[in-house]
Amino acid sequence: MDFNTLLQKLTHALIPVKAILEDLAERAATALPALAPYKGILWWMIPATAVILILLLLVISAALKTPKVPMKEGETDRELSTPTQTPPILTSTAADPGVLNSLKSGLSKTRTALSSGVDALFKGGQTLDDDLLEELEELLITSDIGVRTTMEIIETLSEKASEISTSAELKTALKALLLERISFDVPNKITMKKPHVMMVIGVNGVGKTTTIGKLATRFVREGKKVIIVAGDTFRAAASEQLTIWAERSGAEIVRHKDNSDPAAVAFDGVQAAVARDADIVIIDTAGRLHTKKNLMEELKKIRRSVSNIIADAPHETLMVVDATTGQNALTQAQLFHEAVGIDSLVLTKLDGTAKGGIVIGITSTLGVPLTYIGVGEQADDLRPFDAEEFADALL
Ligand SMILES: Nc1nc2c(ncn2[C@@H]2O[C@H](COP(=O)(O)OP(=O)(O)O)[C@@H](O)[C@H]2O)c(=O)[nH]1
Ligand SMILES: [Mg+2]
Repeated sequence: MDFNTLLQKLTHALIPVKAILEDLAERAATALPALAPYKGILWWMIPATAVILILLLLVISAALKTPKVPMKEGETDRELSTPTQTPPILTSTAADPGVLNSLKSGLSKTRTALSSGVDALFKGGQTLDDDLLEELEELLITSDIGVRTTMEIIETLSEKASEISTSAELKTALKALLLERISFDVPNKITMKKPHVMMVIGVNGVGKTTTIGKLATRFVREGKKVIIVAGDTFRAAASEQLTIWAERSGAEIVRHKDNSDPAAVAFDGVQAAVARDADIVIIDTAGRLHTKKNLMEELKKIRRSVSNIIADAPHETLMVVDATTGQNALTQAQLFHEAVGIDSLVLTKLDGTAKGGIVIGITSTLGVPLTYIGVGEQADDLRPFDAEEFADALL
């Protein structure tokens, strides 16, 4: 069938339709005299308007079909933010051969003090005599290794003095002695629960919030679902800071209004973790209170509050201490340990101090495992503490 025949057949079939449309146009023109001059074209304007209306309806229905963010189980109308889809900025470093180098650069101040200090001792090519041992003793003490530990090390070295005649030999001997002390076997009693509830404590400014951000980054990367809880409600900027870390790491955050009860936020956080089937909950806390309330009492109250949801929670109380405060770090850790009990330690700002020897002092004194060390402000600057890696980075 050629095109002309087809057109003829179609026109023929449409004659009744055209007749109906013309009839409708006639009626419309009669009802509305204003339309009378357009009677000739009115009949085809009716189907044209219908087509436009159908197209308009299709566009509207497509716009309404835009996907919505589903409401999560257990979500309330409090200030709960949804997890952000922002991927972690940094890539995993687990198998990165540059890890030791970056640890060395983080610890460069301590490394310079210790390693170059030992090199300087042997400049004149002398033997390991009493004068030299005395200088070494001073070097170790200024590196915050602690008086007792230093004395023990010097004594052992003086017994081996005849075997040591170069700085390389001294470094090897010193490294072995340091390693012996930091490998001090502290049983790590922490077993992971689901959700594993961690409470992070420590005085203001030591790096609690930053450490939580770094930990969240690490756990999210491992594929864990992480909820962080803004329990430092006393400082206005604290929740904001934590929210930024949540966005960067891909963790969820539970926060209340400023100045609200930290125990209540912690309660909500753990409850949300149970409802959302999270793997890890990390609770931030204040380091100092602006009210007359006692910090230790407030921390105990947070503990009681979360244990109302999970009887043995918090499963891990992690204390953060600032390495740049030297012996003060040790004193703080002891105070918190006596008052609330700590299960693990994180030593931060090891990049900012030449006194990295505090690691040795803390590990050998406190009897609590040092789990991580902070060597910078970025998400990746947190390393699981590995005694051998640490000793390698120092000497
Ligand atoms: N250089 C360095 N700075 C750090 C480290 N950890 C934290 N900080 C900085 O220390 C300051 C206080 O940290 P913050 O997490 O707010 O301490 P918080 O008061 O205990 O929560 C911030 O400027 C952090 O960037 C670290 O390992 N190295
Ligand atoms: Mg903080």
